Amino acid sequence: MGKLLAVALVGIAAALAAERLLAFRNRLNASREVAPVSLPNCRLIKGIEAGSEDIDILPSGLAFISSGLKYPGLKSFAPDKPGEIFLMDLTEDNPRAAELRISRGFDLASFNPHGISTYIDRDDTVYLFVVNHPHQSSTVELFKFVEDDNSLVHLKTIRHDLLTSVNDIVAMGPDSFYATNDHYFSDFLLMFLEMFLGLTWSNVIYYSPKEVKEVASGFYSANGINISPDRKYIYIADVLDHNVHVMEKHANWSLTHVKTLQLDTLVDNLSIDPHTGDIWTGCHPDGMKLFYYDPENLPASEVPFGLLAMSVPENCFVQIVLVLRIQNILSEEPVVTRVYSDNGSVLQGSSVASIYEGKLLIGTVFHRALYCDL
Ligand SMILES: *[C@@H]1O[C@H](CO)[C@@H](O)[C@H](O)[C@H]1NC(C)=O
Ligand SMILES: *[C@@H]1O[C@H](CO)[C@@H](O)[C@H](O)[C@H]1NC(C)=O
Ligand SMILES: *[C@@H]1O[C@H](CO)[C@@H](O)[C@H](O)[C@H]1NC(C)=O
Ligand SMILES: CC(=O)N[C@H]1CO[C@H](CO)[C@@H](O)[C@@H]1O
Repeated sequence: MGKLLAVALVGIAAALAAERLLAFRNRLNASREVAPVSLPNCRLIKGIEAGSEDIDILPSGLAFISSGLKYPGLKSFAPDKPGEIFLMDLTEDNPRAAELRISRGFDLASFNPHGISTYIDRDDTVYLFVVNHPHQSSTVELFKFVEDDNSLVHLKTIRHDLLTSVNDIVAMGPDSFYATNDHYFSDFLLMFLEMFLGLTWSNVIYYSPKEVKEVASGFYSANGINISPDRKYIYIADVLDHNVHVMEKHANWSLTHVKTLQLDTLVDNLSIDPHTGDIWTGCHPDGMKLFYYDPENLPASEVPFGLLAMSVPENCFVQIVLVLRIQNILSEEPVVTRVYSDNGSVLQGSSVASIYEGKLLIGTVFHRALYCDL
């Protein structure tokens, strides 16, 4: 009887694991082919080699780019180098990326920047919010941008029990923001289990010095977050659920769900065209490829991903790039266009796409950045 029970339990566990594996592979949308779409005059940005994870462009055409993210399970081309923030002037004919100097008193050695967001105050001061993962933790760093000096002055480090696994932020004021937690757990193994089991424990937090609260929940993995030009709606990308949620923002900062736009790809960071309100996003058409960059060289901490290596075709280690434009998301029939796509030969693993005056800037999780005419 004991043996029967044991066999039955093992059988159930195996069936459950197989079912979860299939579901997980589906969420990662493994093994998809994407037809190439090209744009004129694309060139790689000099100086960016180790990621351009998030991009934020000021109305003046100055673009901030965060680079050098190190994240469990994801490839890094500069594992020993701290992260950096680059600045590019998109009004120049041939813009170059230059690293911004960061003021003393900030621990640069552990700087591991992720999502960024800018806020321009009434007195024209530009604040830069940077999600940071020093020593695998999550903080939000607040900087003041000093243009004359090409530098960032560190103002404060924000930590909070509700900011557990922060991915992206969108600034609401000089010291307030919405932030996505891409997972409930911050420990890597638990985070993996959470994804594998398909738990929807990821959420969105509102932070201000006076009040911190959860304003949305129930995501597989809330990633990119941004705001409509009229500042009425918040857009949230759920990278594992392949969709973008539109939430209405209220005076008390709470959010209510308006609609969900389902896409057939993993959507990541969202950026908004300030003139048209179009949403631009870099996508991972195949999440499996993002994780399996270098199968021969998986660190021990990434062994769980080995579990999923089963039946992943060899060519899956190439990183596809896909940029989508979403027009009229609030209408009955939003228009989704594939604006740029590459099989990984030019650029690998797009995470964000931002536009400025007819130009497209495409960022990647751990690779280079590309600048094209539209
Ligand atoms: C916030 O405002 C919305 C809309 O006015 C309201 O429905 C909601 O109950 C408020 N929430 C709280 C916590 O006060
Ligand atoms: C990828 O995701 C889309 C939408 O969720 C789904 O329709 C499609 O079948 C998935 N493809 C694979 C290969 O799992
Ligand atoms: C990717 O596309 C380029 C040109 O479009 C082609 O030369 C190359 O062979 C392709 N690579 C793969 C792995 O398909
Ligand atoms: C703000 C931000 O950078 N969000 C996401 C961009 O893309 C990468 C790749 O998945 C995510 O890890 C980031 O969280």
